[in-house]
Amino acid sequence: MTQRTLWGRLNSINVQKVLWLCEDLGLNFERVDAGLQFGVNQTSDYLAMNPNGLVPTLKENDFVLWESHSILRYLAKAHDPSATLYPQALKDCALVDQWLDWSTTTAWPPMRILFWGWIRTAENERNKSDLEKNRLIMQKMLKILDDQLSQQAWVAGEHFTLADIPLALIVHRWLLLPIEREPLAHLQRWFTQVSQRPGFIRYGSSPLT
Ligand SMILES: N[C@@H](CCC(=O)N[C@@H](CS)C(=O)NCC(=O)O)C(=O)O
Repeated sequence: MTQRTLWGRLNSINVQKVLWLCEDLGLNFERVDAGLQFGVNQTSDYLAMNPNGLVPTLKENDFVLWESHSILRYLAKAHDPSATLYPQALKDCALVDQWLDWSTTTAWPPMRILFWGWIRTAENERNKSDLEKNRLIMQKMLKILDDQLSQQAWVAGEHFTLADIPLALIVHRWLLLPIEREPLAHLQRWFTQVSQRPGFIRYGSSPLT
């Protein structure tokens, strides 16, 4: 029987990606709180598994893996019998990778600044002009996603895939911030759909902390 352990606190976006996928796939696991107030991620035992000292880290029997998107790909390849979450066909798979990479390199950096500024920074310490600059960048990024979603049901095609997971968690954060947002109808339609996934309901829908 597979012994599966996931290290990471529940309010981390990168941990939530993996928790969501485990829930959608019906995978059992033990979770160990790690990161921020829980510590653990700077202990020598943890650093021996993940030298970055970041969460999440996954261990399946004696196999250790870090980087949330690598974990998503691994779990989908290993445990999704339908092979729809991370398709095998070359171009379908490349499109999922494109949006996974885009979420990390392009959508998350401005969203991370907004999230930390609004949620984890005291009001009198907020850099208002930086927050406004990144709100405008984020609005532009989400328009790209909205255009994509005007052409197809899900981020990477006609099915829910791994690519929807990080982007839904980013959009969830965007929608909960006390900021001005221009309406994006296709994004909103998709978010209503994606937020019905069991993994989002259980692990992604909590208030921002
Ligand atoms: N590229 C990494 C980034 C991991 C990362 O930055 N994790 C954050 C939480 S979202 C972290 O460990 N922060 C330090 C902490 O929680 O103590 C991944 O996708 O797994």
